[in-house]
Amino acid sequence: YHVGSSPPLFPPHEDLVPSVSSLADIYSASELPHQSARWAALEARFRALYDRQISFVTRTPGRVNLIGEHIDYSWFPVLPMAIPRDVLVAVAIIPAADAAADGRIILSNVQALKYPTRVFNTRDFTDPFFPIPTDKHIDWSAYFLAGLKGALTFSRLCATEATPLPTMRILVDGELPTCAGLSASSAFVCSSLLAVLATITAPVIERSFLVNSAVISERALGVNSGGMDQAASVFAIRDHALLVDFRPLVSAKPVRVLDTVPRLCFILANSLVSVSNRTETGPDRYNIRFVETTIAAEILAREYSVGRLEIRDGFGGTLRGFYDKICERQGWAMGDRESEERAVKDIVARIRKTFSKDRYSLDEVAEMLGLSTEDMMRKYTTRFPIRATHLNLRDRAQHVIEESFRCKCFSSLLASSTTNLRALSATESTPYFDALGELMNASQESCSSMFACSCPEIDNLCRIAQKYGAAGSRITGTGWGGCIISLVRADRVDQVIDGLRKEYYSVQHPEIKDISEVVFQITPSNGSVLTKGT
Ligand code: NG1
Ligand code: MG
Repeated sequence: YHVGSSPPLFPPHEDLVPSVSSLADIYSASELPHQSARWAALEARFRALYDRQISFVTRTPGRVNLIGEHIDYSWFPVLPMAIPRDVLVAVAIIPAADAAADGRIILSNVQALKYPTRVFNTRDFTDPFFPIPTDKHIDWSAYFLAGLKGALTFSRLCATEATPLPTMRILVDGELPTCAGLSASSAFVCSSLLAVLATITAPVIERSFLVNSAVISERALGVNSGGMDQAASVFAIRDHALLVDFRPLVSAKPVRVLDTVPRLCFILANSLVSVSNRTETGPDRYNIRFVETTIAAEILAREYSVGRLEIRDGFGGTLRGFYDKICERQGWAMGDRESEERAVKDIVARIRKTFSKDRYSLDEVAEMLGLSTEDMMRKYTTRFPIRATHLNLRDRAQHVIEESFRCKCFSSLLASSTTNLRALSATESTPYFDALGELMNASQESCSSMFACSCPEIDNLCRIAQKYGAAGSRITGTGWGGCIISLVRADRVDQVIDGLRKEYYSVQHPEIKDISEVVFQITPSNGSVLTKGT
């Protein structure tokens, strides 16, 4: 198979956030009964709460990442897909002439006890650079505010004295477990951003505009966001994974996933190790990885005199930049598996030669960069402070390069399923499942040992899923907890779920009554939408 044989770029004519009028445009037939009831409840609740009709609803799904972990912020393509569970933001706009126009934005959540109502004044947002409190216990409303801030900033329309934001009533209904690595936070920020954009501008919004603004909006919360989550949630198309690339611009190639015999299924299992219970270290660890991979790229570029790397967000070069420059200099024609594999081997060898050990003190790192320690810290750790005494440049960089190759192989294999596999018998398709599974397992191994973003519970879940017949299993999302995603043939789904129940949940979490809340099959869902105004 060829690494380059993936489908065309996301068709430009579909690059607008769809304005839908029916739930069938959003959800698949099997999801409709549950979703219809949920949307009806949301409407009823809205009316009871605010004595108003909803003007429109924005909807953004969560996502899983199939493969390509922690490489988006190095600008390498990743392969996520949206899942049916989502965040809804229902909005009523109250025009200035209405007696109820009190200049307030009331933000409520259907889970009112967990997420208490917050009230803001539209005047609080006269300056789009208003501060968002992001202490240790970040309030749920901060995600809404991040979206609102992004909308004000990127629509270039701030709520001045002359044109204030309108009075708004908002009700949020999120179905995504939080802190599980399913991107609940990005989905909420995207839905909020879309809701405010739709309020203050025309409801014709480009998906790529939404993605880019959402990435930057989320940075207001102190996360140096990679961009995968927002792209996955916004560009998604039912029954497809997305090969998301970041250069030259953010784009997505839909890759159809459901056409094998037996059907190829994905099962999600929540380790119930909360990604954010580790917040003390959580975002910090993410930011450390960001710094490690950036610095590794800059040192490699110096070492191999490839010239200056393109700068990501005014911060530093990327490993993708280094990779492309080396390939260009060597005159390697890329695009097929053999050439890519050769390039990967060559670059990994260069990495291991440049970084002879796995831990460097900050002083040593500064010396390799040709900077004073002080200048290095100022350059790389001011915007997103980290707490670290040592950095691991070697293993982090190697993971990124090898993982990017696995992601390319996986997506072209997946893309070939539509054309090649329908004709195969169940036995004949075994090597195909095995090949995909092996790539996922290798990814997990690398996340665990090289990138150190797994944890014992996740490693254990993956082992159990494989024991009971999953072709491959790996962590999905940031890591250090959260969920695993397994690739399973349709005829083995029940046995894998049962194995996880017996060997993980009954042992670690006997309190769980309904296992379907923590282990479930997922199908790729549609991306962000806006409902037509009523
Ligand atoms: P999650 O699991 O949503 O926190 C994070 C980043 C992604 C990506 C993955 C690791 C944000 C909002 N998300 O995902 O961009 O880097 O980790 O692959 O920063
Ligand atoms: Mg997140």
